Amino acid sequence: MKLVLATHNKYKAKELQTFFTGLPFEVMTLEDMPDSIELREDGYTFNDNALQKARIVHQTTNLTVLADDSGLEVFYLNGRPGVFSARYSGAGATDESNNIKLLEEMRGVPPRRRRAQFRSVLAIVSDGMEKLTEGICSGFLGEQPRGTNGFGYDPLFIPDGFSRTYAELTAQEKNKISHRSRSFDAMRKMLEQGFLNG
Ligand code: ITT
Repeated sequence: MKLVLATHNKYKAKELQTFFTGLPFEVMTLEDMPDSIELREDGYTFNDNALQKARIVHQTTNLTVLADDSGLEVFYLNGRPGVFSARYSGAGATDESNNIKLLEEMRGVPPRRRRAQFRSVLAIVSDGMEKLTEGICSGFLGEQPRGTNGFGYDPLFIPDGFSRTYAELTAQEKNKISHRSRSFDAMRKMLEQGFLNG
């Protein structure tokens, strides 16, 4: 069965493609689609945004679609950047400018108050069916960026049980424990139970 990943983020697409290994899907990305598709995400929750992205691509392609909406929630900042993680530092935000802004906001905050978690909501939309799953990875924020793997806030986030940041883990290590892999584990269970067959 064909399945489209509704993301313009190539790092996310790569992680998700890896998770589909061994499952009976022909996984496609938006780059495989004939026309460019704009992903609107103007909701205030991860659920709303993930569904919105998956629905847009399903309406355009008529194929089964998986979308991810995710972000970093910092407890000291009452959950920010949260759903606004991608554009935290404003229009034209880059991973680097977002990391700089976050570090500035957290300057001087002691380690015990630097708890944070990544959250991923996955939405799958097929003909007449919609499902959501969620995964969380808890940890804390470092004081400076470390590591070059991955994307986004990876250089700042140290998952529980590790002394390295997400960006210092290999892709395999990150994919074993990440918020997105945990969300996908729940999605895989649903797919294996035949959710798409009704
Ligand atoms: P699409 O909407 O096209 O999927 P996006 O990057 O805009 O791509 P989101 O709106 O879901 O996706 O924003 C997620 C942001 O949260 C992402 O840009 C990063 O800043 C951060 N983020 C999410 N997962 C992450 C991860 O695994 N590592 C580092 N940062 C992550």
